Amino acid sequence: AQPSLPLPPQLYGAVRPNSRGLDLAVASSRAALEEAFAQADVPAVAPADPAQVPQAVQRALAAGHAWERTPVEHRASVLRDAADAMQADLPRFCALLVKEGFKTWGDAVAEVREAIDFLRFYASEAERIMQPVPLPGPTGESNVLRLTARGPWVCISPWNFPLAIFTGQVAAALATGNTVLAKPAEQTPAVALEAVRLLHAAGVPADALQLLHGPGETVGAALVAEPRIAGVVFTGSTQVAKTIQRALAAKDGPIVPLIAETGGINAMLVDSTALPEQVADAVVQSAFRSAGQRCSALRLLCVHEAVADTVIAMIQGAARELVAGDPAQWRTDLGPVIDDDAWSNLQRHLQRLQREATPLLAPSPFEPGTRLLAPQAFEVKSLEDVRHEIFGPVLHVVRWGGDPREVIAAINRVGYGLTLGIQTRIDSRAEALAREARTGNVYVNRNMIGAVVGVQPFGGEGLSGTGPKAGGPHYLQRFCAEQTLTINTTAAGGNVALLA
Ligand code: UN1
Repeated sequence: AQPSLPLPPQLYGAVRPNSRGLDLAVASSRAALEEAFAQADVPAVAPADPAQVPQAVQRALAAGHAWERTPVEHRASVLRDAADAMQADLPRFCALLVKEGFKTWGDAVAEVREAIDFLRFYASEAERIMQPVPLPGPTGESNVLRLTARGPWVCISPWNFPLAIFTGQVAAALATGNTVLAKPAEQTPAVALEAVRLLHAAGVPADALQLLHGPGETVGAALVAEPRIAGVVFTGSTQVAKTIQRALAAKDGPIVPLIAETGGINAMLVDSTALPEQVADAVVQSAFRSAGQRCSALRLLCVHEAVADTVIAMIQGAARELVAGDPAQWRTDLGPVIDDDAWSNLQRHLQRLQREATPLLAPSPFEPGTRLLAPQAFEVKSLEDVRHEIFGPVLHVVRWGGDPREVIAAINRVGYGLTLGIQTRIDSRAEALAREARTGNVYVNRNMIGAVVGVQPFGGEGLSGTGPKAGGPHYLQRFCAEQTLTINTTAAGGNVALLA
């Protein structure tokens, strides 16, 4: 049974956890987490040599033969064993996420739980979709459609969910009988290494899951350029997704799929009927939780002029309560941004906003070396002023009046399409606006982050990615090849004997 200890009230500061956050956080006690943190050690991880890539692919191809032929039920049970092992080791994985990835405890617990969810969900999904499907056909013929593995997949995962997205990509490829060459983000290699150790111990053959650390420009590029890989699954920036797509197209060899989940300039539309308290709560969670370092995070709040002053005042009040600090401290709501590059990008963006927009919150002191930023909000004149995805706790606010469909049309024109929030008390309006939006995940009258595996399959279109949605019922198909098998069943005994 799960230990059911109460959620420390400080865990999310002023931010009320959503139902999953609450459920997840009780899964582990504070003492166990603290003890794991005291013991956790983040090992240094050596980068791979890009010259090793062809041998790694060779080994994956050799291992793939047997892995592909294991019954799907066996592969699923290996993934379920890995899920159980990760659950048993939850405090240690959380501690690594806090130490290496600067996650807060609340985010770390939610992330480990998400990784476990991915393992279990894809295990069941593989069992569901990999059964041969009998198809109708003329009399005297049997037709079957089946999914098969494609071969070695390159999995390139980001630092912002270094366990959940890493594990999700790898589990999807493995469940479907593929092999994996994983290249995790350079900022977070240790947590990926621990996940791979756990999967190997659960029964994934060593050569069916190989880890190649290192920079995208060298190791990632060598993997993508290798002619024998079967596909690439990538989460990261739009720009890098396009670089991968070009590299795949440019090389000799087969046409292989790219599954990309990229960025967003995610908006929330608030109409004049919305509940201001609910809006403020949703905005604070969506824009500032995880220090805004989620591709799902809210960047652009489009608030109706009739309620704008009230809503802004409430957001200001709530945002001031949030504490930016050491992520290992329980009262911290926002940890540091991931690295110096992220820090200087944010600084440049904020300097531009200070010249061109109206600040709504006190400027955060830029203390060198801390990479800590308190929540920031600026009012901009037009939503067209926000052109680039910015990864940090920075909210842009724009007022609107008139027809909300025009606001949605303007959001669509930006070209990203990941998450969208709608706040209204007119149900029919929420439905109609969601239908107009070219956005993968639409959230009505709630926050717009923390998509739950199997509940809110996650991913977008346009500049935000290729689909299909991770954690959804159509995801695993993209990792597979399809084969039909048509057999003439009218032929005489000779053929039957041949088939038997
Ligand atoms: C990402 O930030 O790269 O819904 C994607 C959420 C997360 C987003 C993950 N599943 O907030």
